[in-house]
Amino acid sequence: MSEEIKKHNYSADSIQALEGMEHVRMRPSMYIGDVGVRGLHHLVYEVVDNSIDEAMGGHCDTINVTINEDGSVTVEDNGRGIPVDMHKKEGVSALEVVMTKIGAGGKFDKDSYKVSGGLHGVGVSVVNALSERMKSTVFREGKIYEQEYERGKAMYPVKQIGETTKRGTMQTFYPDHLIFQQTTEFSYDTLSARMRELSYLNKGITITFTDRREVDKDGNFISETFHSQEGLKEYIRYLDGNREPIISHVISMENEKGEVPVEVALIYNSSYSENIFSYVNNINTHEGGTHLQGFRSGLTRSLKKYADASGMLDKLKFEISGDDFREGLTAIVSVKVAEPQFEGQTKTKLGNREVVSPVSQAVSEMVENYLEENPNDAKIIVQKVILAAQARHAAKKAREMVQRKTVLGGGGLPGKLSDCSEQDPARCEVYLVEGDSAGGTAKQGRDRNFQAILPLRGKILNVEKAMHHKVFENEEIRNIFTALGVTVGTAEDSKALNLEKLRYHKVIIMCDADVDGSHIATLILTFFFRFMRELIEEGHVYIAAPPLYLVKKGNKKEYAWNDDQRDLANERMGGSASIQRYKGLGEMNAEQLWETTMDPNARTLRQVNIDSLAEADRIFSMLMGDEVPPRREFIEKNAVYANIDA
Ligand code: 0RA
Repeated sequence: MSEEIKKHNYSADSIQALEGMEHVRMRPSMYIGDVGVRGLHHLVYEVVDNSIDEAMGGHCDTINVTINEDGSVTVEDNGRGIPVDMHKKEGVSALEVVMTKIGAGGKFDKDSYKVSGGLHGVGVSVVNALSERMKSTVFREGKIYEQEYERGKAMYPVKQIGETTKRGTMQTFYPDHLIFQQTTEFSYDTLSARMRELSYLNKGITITFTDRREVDKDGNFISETFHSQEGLKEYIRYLDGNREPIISHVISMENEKGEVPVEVALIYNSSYSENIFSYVNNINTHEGGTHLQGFRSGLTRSLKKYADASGMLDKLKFEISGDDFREGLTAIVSVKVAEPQFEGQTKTKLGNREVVSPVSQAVSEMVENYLEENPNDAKIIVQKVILAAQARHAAKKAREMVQRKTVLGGGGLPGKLSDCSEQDPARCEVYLVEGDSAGGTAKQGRDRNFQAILPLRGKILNVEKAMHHKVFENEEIRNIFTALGVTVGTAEDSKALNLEKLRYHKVIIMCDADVDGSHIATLILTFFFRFMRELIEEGHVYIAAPPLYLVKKGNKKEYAWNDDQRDLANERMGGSASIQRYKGLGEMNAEQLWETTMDPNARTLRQVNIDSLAEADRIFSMLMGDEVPPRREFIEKNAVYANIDA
């Protein structure tokens, strides 16, 4: 090839690269999902993923993730360092190619064990394109190299800036506020939960997460180190720490060698809920898919085989369903798939058919071995399954009663509901209000055109501790189902929710701004999380934020939601304002409640979403379970819901 043509090719490629980076900035959601809080945090996951890949290839064991004083994030590993030598085709260093070319990430290293995921695996160049500034530092072969970028463009060719005995890669980035217009502020809890999860999913790696934006009372930065020797087995113990196990060991297996690497761990506890978390290439597959299907069939097959052979089912008068094998089950399934096909609404459902059978086989083999070696536990599990089947029959009857009473069934709306006049669900909202008295105030204060009120009597049932038929028999819970117009349960899947007839697109929980209020809000959220999860996942659930104080002087008045706001309002009024602390919604009159908490132009609603299913599950089991001390501590430390939303 002549020099001329080579040059031509090179520039054509670099134009393409430029276009690629510009495309990322033009259509960021195509690469990172969204440009809100989720997309922002995705940037960190993307950079960390590369270090995890380096670790899984056996080249490093330590990853440090730091939120810096200035809000930027640094990810450092002790791997081989991204190569900096000249990339023949591109005419620039390999580092520059990785950082500035879309889709270049890691591909030139054939040895690296790289499985690119759905949302992740887009490459660190996407992070670079979406960062105001970024800096890569590489410690490699005794030298330190550096390169900086602005909005994805290299500022200068890679340069050597010193010598070192260290090895590794360090990258710092500043998310671009032009892209992330909502916020560029990272959440400690969100990142911490993800780093913990990653450490369980990739055992042996040490991940240290530090937040340098604030110091604790001793003047130290907040920092956590995550390291798991046993992986999923340990993860199960962490997740189920607030539940009571009914068998003596966590059942687990890993099969690294097969064409589909599979890791599984499970335990049975005394609760009635089923908690299965599934991952593909470290990504939580909320919507499940073929690996989950494989898990379920393997579990059912092996348990059924054992139960049949044991004779324990002989006197049973009805069929056992798949669900019955999973009551009180907590399980994690993690697979690595080279070319995952993601389907479903949120692209978190694995579609690869070839995954079903390896997972199913691995699971049934694991369970069969365990049952054989632990006959006492085997009996306990089968007894639990039989109880679940009996309870399901009872629940079915209770549920049919709810169903008959839903709007569609002609049973009418609950008497306590004050409905709105608007018919279009997209414009309607319903306030679930703690207590009849606050319900009355809300009813007076609301805009009856589009706001409905459903008062709930004190504490609603703790679904975390109740058997399913108790849940469906509970009056408050039936009222919620009926008011929302939501039905539950089909022949194949007793927990399937039907949101088609949802009567309000905003479901707003309004409780007192105190410990009791947040406890009640948490009870309601727990119910939604266990029985109407899609309602949360589709963004219909909100928490209202009533003010804590009314600051008044003469004809001036201001509301305050925290002590700082209260003090500032007081200052603005010259310092001697009268301050009323609202002890509950009941102390507000209708006008005040409207002005602060219900008027769409003035109120603050916090949309509830689930960052990490696993973490949400653990928190709910802790808050609502039997172990009182951790719950007290948590509620005292947090405003409860502050930690479950956002
Ligand atoms: C490809 C080749 C080599 C290292 C890496 C990728 C690498 C990438 C990242 C991203 C974050 N940390 C990383 N660490 C390493 C080196 C191949 C060799 O040295 O032979």
